[in-house]
Amino acid sequence: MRVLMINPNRFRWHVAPLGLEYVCGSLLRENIPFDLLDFNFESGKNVFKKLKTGQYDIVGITVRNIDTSFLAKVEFFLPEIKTLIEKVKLTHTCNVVLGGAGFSVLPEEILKYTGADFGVAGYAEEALPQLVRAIREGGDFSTIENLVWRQNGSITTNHRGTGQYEHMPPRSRTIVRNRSYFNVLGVSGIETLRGCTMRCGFCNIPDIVGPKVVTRHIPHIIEELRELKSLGCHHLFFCDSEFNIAPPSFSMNLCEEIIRADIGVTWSANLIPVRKMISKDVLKLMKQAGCNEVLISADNGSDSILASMNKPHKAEEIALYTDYVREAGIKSIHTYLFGWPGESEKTLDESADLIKRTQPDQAVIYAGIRIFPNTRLEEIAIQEGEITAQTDLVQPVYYRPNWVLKDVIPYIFDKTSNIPGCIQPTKHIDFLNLFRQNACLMGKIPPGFVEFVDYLNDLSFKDKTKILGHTALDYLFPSRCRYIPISEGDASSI
Ligand code: B12
Repeated sequence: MRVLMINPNRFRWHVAPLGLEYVCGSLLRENIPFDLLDFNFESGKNVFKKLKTGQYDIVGITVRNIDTSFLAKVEFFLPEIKTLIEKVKLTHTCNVVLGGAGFSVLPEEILKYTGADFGVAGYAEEALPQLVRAIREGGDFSTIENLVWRQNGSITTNHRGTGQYEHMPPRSRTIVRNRSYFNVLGVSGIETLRGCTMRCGFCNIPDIVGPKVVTRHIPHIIEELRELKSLGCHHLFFCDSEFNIAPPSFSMNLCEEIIRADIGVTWSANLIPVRKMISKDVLKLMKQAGCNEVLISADNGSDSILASMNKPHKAEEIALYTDYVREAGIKSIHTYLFGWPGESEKTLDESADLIKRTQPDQAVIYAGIRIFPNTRLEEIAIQEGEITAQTDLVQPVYYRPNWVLKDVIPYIFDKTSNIPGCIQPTKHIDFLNLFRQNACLMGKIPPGFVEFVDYLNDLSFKDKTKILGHTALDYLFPSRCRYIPISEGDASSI
């Protein structure tokens, strides 16, 4: 039985396919051989050549993102996945299996949309090997937890377990090309825990990762960090819903062990700014253990919006956190999400004031909120008649997009344009802001540079590319994300 696992995610800035690597690790542990095809390292021609000659029985595809979830630059990735599946089916008699963080958000709908045969909703280390065996041996699909499949003409999902695994085994990190991701493309990650205890009004992730936090065995994390370091990765992203939803004793023990092991990697992590979920001591240890940057999930600076979003924190806790993080010597990045129901000039002013007052190293401003199923936002949008219960949420649907584009974005951009460190990722990237940030981070600004950037800032996009070239632009401005359509030109080689 030949298995092929594919990562088609070329969205920039690139992230190494962590979920795919973990799930491939479980195939290895179960002695199920597979080939791996990462579209970031193959020319279009090779992809289809391999598919044509491979004779695979099972093709697994990781669906990391459905879309950008970013109103100012909406890109919908599933049509590419659908095309890929059609090509695979043209050349093979095989079963196509989907999985991944994006797939898990709307598993049945995505299976239907793409025409895949099977899917695993959520963590898949147990389900995928079971599925391969069931396909190979003609076994029973109905007992495989989290499996989404076609039965008698309709799509069903088996019993949803969390798949969090209290006793997760150690993981190998040599399956995907982490070194190349680190050196050339983007960033690699590691997981320290599973689950999410929150229920934010715009997110259905707790349904997928489970509402209970399960932390990993610390020696396994240390081993994995060592392996990644030996592969040449010096900076990693801790890919947990939030690093500090774990009990503080776990975070402290983990940091102490990283310090003791003297691994020498730096890392970034997501933090939720809830007063009782962080202490100065933990932050100090995080810094000593290599954490040099945290993304604080601020989401909004207005208490009334935060409450309506069902966030567990208030604006003052964001301020307190930013101070703590600064004191610990860690760089703070606030992430905001504007355009929640009830957002107004008053609430946007509150957020702009908070950013001004707290002075994070960066504040990333997203405006326009993607509607996901089983969320408070979906409920509100239905009540307000924006969508109906039948609206197809596989397509990127945003809450009141016209209002956000016309009123919210111009207002908040105007209010924050002079605040240092504010990043307003729109279609029209603010070159000056980003250039300065990149240059400031390196601590060296050559004479005349700022003037040069001012000059660039006023040029048309075409002229900027003429001067800088596409590649330089991609590296300097990671938010200039571009998804390379896999079907473009490639299909002819089949
Ligand atoms: C950490 C994180 C990030 C980090 C990633 C850092 C890194 N080095 O990887 C950063 C901040 C950079 C980031 C960026 C983005 N992110 Co993000 N991110 C996450 C987060 C919190 C965790 C993802 C993760 O790594 N989990 C741990 C791994 C082990 O789990 P997993 O990927 O789900 O894999 C398991 C299963 O899915 C399954 N599986 C995986 N592959 C396959 C394949 C097969 C065949 C099978 C059967 C199973 C399977 O098995 C794995 C092991 O059990 C999730 C939310 C969440 N809690 O899931 C959002 C999330 C994945 N991100 C999301 C988005 C939208 C983005 C961005 C597009 C945002 C933007 N506009 O820039 C970018 C995309 C970056 C890129 N190039 O792809 C969305 C994706 C859904 C969607 N709307 O499309 C999520 C779900 C958040 C959300 N609620 O909207 N993200």
